[in-house]
Amino acid sequence: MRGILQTRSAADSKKLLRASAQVRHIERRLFLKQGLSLGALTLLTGCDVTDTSAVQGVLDGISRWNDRTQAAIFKLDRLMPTYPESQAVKDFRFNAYFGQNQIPKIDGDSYKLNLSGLVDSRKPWTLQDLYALPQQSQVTRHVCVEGWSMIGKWTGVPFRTFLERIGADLTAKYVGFECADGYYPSIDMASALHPQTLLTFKISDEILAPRYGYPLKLRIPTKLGFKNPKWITAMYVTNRFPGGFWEDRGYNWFAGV
Ligand SMILES: Nc1nc2c(c(=O)[nH]1)N[C@H]1C(S)=C(S)[C@@H](COP(=O)(O)O)O[C@H]1N2
Ligand SMILES: [Mo]
Repeated sequence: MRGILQTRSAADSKKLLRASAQVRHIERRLFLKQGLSLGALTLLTGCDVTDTSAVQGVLDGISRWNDRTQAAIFKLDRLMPTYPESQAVKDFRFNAYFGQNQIPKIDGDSYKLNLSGLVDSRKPWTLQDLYALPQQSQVTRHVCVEGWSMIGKWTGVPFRTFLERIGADLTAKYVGFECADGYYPSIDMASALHPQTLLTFKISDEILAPRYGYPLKLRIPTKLGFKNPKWITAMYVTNRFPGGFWEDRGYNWFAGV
């Protein structure tokens, strides 16, 4: 059973910022790999580095161990700090793995959210269906691994409510996402069920502009920005580790507190 909710201290925000520095560090280490001498890399990984898959296996192993310990250590039901509305930035910063000229334009009228995996009902959801769910707002800090953070106000349905509605297996390990731009992050179930994890339709009280992920963005304040998918077109519940766009390129998978 989940414990009584406590508000996280400002220290938890710092932890998330630190997590972002750690991910940058892992990324640097992976890039460095190419520049290290074979001898140094052999020492580092303890395996024959001419065997690329063995090296990758060790690096993956380290990362997966980090995922498990992080999930076990952090108290996943504690709340991240929230802020007064006056602190929410209206003209929020845009980020994606591509530029503003390639933003997916989704037609809301024909939009469908597709479901698969360990769920009772795979019926696709229209925007109308989604908007009918109970909604709440939240003012939280978004932390991007690229070294910036910003407070914003998002509005949507608690992700737990949605998962319950579709009869998701809440004991499964992962929830994976597919986005209109080919992005595909995944999160652990405990973080999916966190009370501040929202499936959002709005930012700054307005329907998400295309650049912010129209029509659907997952807002998950306990995790770094890259774990917050925009332009979501499909999601699935699974026990098989799904990886992710940046995660498969060396970013730490858990990436949160
Ligand atoms: N589909 C999709 N979602 C995405 C990304 C992306 O490239 N594609 N980038 C992530 C990153 S790194 C960040 S920081 C945030 C940026 O969200 P914003 O543009 O609303 O600030 O979106 C996240 N979600
Ligand atoms: Mo980011």
